[in-house]
This record gives sequence, C-alpha cells and structure tokens, in this order.
Amino acid sequence: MPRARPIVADRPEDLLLAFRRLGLPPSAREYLLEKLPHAQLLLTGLAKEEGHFLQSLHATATAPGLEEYPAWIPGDAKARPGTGLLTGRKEQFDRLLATARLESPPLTALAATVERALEAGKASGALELGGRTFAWGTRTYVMGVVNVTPDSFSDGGRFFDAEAAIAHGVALAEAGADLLDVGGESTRPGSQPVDAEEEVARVLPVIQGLRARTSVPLSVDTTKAAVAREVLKAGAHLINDITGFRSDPDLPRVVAEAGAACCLMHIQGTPATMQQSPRYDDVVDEVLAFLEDALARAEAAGVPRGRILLDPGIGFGKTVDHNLFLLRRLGELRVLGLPLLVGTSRKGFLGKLTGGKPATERLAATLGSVAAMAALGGADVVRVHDVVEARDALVVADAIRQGMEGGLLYGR
Ligand code: HH2
Repeated sequence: MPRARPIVADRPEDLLLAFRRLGLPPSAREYLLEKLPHAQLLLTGLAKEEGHFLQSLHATATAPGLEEYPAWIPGDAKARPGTGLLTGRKEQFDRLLATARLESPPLTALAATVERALEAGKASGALELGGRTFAWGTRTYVMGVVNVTPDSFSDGGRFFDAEAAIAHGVALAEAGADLLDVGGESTRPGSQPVDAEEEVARVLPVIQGLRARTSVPLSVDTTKAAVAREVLKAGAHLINDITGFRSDPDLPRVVAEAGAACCLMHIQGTPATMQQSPRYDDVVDEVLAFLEDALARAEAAGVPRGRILLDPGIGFGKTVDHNLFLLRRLGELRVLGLPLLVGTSRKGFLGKLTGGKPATERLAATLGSVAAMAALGGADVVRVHDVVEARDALVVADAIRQGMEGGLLYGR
C-alpha cells in the first residue's frame, strides 16, 4: 500500500531532509531547492515606487510556469496601501534581488529588506557575558527573576529584603540559571514608578551581594540611566529596559560606555495604563517597527549589535490574543537577526487561559508556554521565576527541536 504524509516543509531544512531520505545526490538536492516554492513574504510600509517595481517584475511573465520573478499580490490600495505578498521559488527571489540591486537607492534598500527576510532564522553568533558564552541557536537559555520590590505581581515582598533577595539569586544560580535579572521597580499593570534613588537603594546591595557570592552574569531591569550607572559600576553585565530605550535618553550611552549588553523590550503605553485597551492594526508589524527603532537608538549610542537582545514584551499593552499571536509568530521577529528574550512566567494571560488561576498556581501553564516556544524555535532566552522546572522543560523541548534539525535521518 502506498503511503503519503505531509512533511513539515515550510523551511528549506525540512525539504533537504526529505531529499536525503530519497537518497538524492547533493547536486539534485540543490537543483530541486531552486525549483520548489521557497518563501512567502508579507511586505508592509512600502513606498509607491517600491510597489510599482514589484508589480512591474511580476508583469514580465510571458506564460504560466515561465515567471522569472516572484509573484506579487498587492494589498488593497485604499484600505492597506503599501502592503503585499511576495511568493516564489529561490531562483525567482535571486533574480529579484539581482535586478533590484542594479537600481537606485530606494530599490537597493528594498533588496536588502527582502534578503534579510529570506535569511531570517535562529539568531547565530555568541554573546560573552561575565565570562560565560551564550551560543545562540544551540539551546534555550534561562534568565532567573529576582524581584526586590514590595509589589511585583507574583512575588512582591518575598525578597524585598536585600539578604533574602541575594539568597534567592544564589539559589536560582545553583538551580542552573544562565543569568539573573534583578529588578527594583514593579512593572505590573497599574503599577506606579519608583524614583531613581529608591531604586538604587533596593538593587545596588543585591548586585554587590550577588557579585560576591556567585559568578552568574547579572542583568538589571531598569529604565533609568542613574540606576544603570550605579549597577554597571558594581559589576552588572546587562541592562534590561522594558521601554526599549524610550524612557531615558541617557541610558543607551551609559550602556555603550560600560561595554554592557542590553535587552530592549516592546511596550505599548506605560505600565500604569497599558492594559486598559491595547489595540494594534498588525501586532507583529508594530512590534517590529518599535524594536527596529529601539535598535537604531542603541546603535547610534555605540552599543554593538552583537550585545543587543530583543523582546516582544508579553503582557505589556497586549490582550491574551495579542500575546498568543506574538508567541506563535516569534519566527517573524527573527528578521532583525538578533536573539530574542521572552517572558511569559506566571503572567496574566496564562491565568486567563487556565480558568482564572492566580499567579501562584501558574507554574504548569508557564512550563507549557516555555516548552512550546522552545519547540517552535522561537526564543533564545526565557525569563522565568521557576528555574529548576523551566530547565527540565527546556532540555526536553530543545532535544525534540534539535532532532527536527537533522540529527537523525528519519530514524537511522
Ligand atoms: N516582564 C516583567 C518584567 N520585566 N523584562 C523583559 N525583558 N521581559 C519581560 O517579559 C518582563 C521584563 C514582569 O514580570 P515580573 O518581574 O515578575 O513582575 P513585576 O514587573 O511586577 O516586578
């Protein structure tokens, strides 16, 4: 009896694996990759000239099957100007890139954008942080949360005392956290800001204590240059800004001058108001535009690209559906070519999905989200409160994922 099964063929690696299963030689595999469907790209924010260019290439086809360039399906000119879908085979995309590169700047920039989207995959390269290497693409790393606040949404007050916070951080490091994120200001929905002096008083002794007692790299969750300056002097390695360098214009320079790394997160609104009525036209597109802008601020101040992580900001000005959509589409955020850090731990959307469970009962839901992200190849670092459990979930999810990436050839 013949059998048929769909292979997961939205990625060239899946097709290549199937070609190897068929025993095809490398030359045949390469040839077929050119001929088979290669990519579907959703384009937004196009200038008129760019749309016309794609349309004109599409119109050069003389007969079905002989199209030299990718098909161009423009969006509705009135309702969705500057949008469209580009779909085709590898050889067609190659020809499009070659033709666009011969044109003048707006079209050469379009070529670069399309090329970046075609190459989007897992972040590669490595980040050195406090003597440890984060080799992106090899596994999902774990950031353990240390909240030195009286009011954090899930553990406010538990580690408000510096000694308790340090002991908690040491325990998370021993449990296998790859780095710790220390925060002195809650950003839960409805929270109010804390002044810099108070934030330094909360966080600095904890950074000093952790530096003395563990070698784990340290991140500080702050939006303020005055706080960053102090903690970086005390030996912190990374600044995690939940406003993507939008709150304090001095912060990018402070990070650059210290040679520190940073995580830039997307947020819509401010913590005080963000959950009142989050709205997006296209949530992935808007998060991408925000993160591109944050990245430009960081690079303009002198932070090297290789020391930047990006974060879609789960729960920060987003409904349950926005959060789920973003988690499903993390792959699309990879067009920026940088590692992604994602925090779902104990968050409100997990409570809603599990029938209203409080933050203290969201561990299993958190692990579900973390494992799903890892299995989809979506996150490079997950930010969690429960490190031991998250590591176990990730070891399994990463092993499944890596198997998919071609370790075995259908069982041999
Ligand atoms: N989430 C929280 C705080 N900081 N930073 C990044 N980069 N990504 C996140 O998803 C993120 C973050 C919220 O969690 P928590 O620290 O536990 O709560 P609170 O803000 O109430 O202290």
